[in-house]
Amino acid sequence: MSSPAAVVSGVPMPRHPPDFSGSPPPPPLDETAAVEVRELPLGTRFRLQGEITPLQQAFLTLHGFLVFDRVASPEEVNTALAEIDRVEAELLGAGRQSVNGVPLWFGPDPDGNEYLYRMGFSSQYSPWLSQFVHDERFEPVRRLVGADARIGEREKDGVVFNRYVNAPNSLRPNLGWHTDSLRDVFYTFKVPGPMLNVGLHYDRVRPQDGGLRLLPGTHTQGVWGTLFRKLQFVSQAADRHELAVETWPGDLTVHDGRMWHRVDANPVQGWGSLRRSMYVPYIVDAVLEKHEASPTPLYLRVFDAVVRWRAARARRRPRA
Ligand SMILES: O=C(O)CCC(=O)C(=O)O
Ligand SMILES: [Fe+2]
Repeated sequence: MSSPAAVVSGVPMPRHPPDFSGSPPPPPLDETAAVEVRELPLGTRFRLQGEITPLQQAFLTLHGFLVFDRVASPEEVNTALAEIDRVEAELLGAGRQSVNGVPLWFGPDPDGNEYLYRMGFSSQYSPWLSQFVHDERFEPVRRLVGADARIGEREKDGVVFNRYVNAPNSLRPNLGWHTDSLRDVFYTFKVPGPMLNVGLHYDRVRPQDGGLRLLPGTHTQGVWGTLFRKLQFVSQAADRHELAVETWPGDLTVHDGRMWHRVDANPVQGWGSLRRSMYVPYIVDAVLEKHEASPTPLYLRVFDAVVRWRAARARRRPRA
């Protein structure tokens, strides 16, 4: 593996997937026409407006998720991605291993250089990102989570930035089945209740490219199902009921934290498989800010161990 300096020096590298800007998505649903929620296909794309509409609310209640058409502009997508590249170089240069007790997942990229696969508290390192997540357009999403919901930039894992890339030595080309409620159980010591996760998607991901897979409707299962339906973060096999969430850069998704989901690997190897997502923590629980001396939460110790174990296993037995 080359030294971090090779990355910091700014050597131009094609660290991006193919350019799909020539294939825009179908237009989002026209909600001015009367439609019945049960008639809408699971792949429905909504338009984020000043308020969450009753139809959007009904879709979320029924299926457990929503996809909003390109809420971030192409310029914002590019700026956010450039900010993460900059922050990655800064963290590598400083030899950082964690932020506020949340491990930084560095691992080899397709060229063998150190690459940041997951970071918490990303907006703490980027004033631009911090300002962006507070933009007025996200207000309806915040109110959907709760009238008093706030963006916990310094709470839980903060604004989480994820990157997935498939390569022989990848730290993570994918993410096993899990419910985000499990994390909340560790953080709040409470039985999982309704909780919404808000994600921004930075890449064009077609079903055949892997990406986010959801089990629609599993947000209404009991606590036992939320915790134990599959082996959290270990089970990876496709489920015949799973839905592939197709995304265009700038899309925003909302999913119920009790719903089972995973990230499927892109079968392509190399930079063409790169997928990036960012999750914004809208929090209604009591304020509990993290700081540099915060310990690594137990759930992250387990999560970390599973991801590293799977990466090591894949190196011994290469993934298909
Ligand atoms: O990358 C994604 O879209 C999903 C990430 C995820 O489910 C998680 O980090 O909990
Ligand atoms: Fe998740």
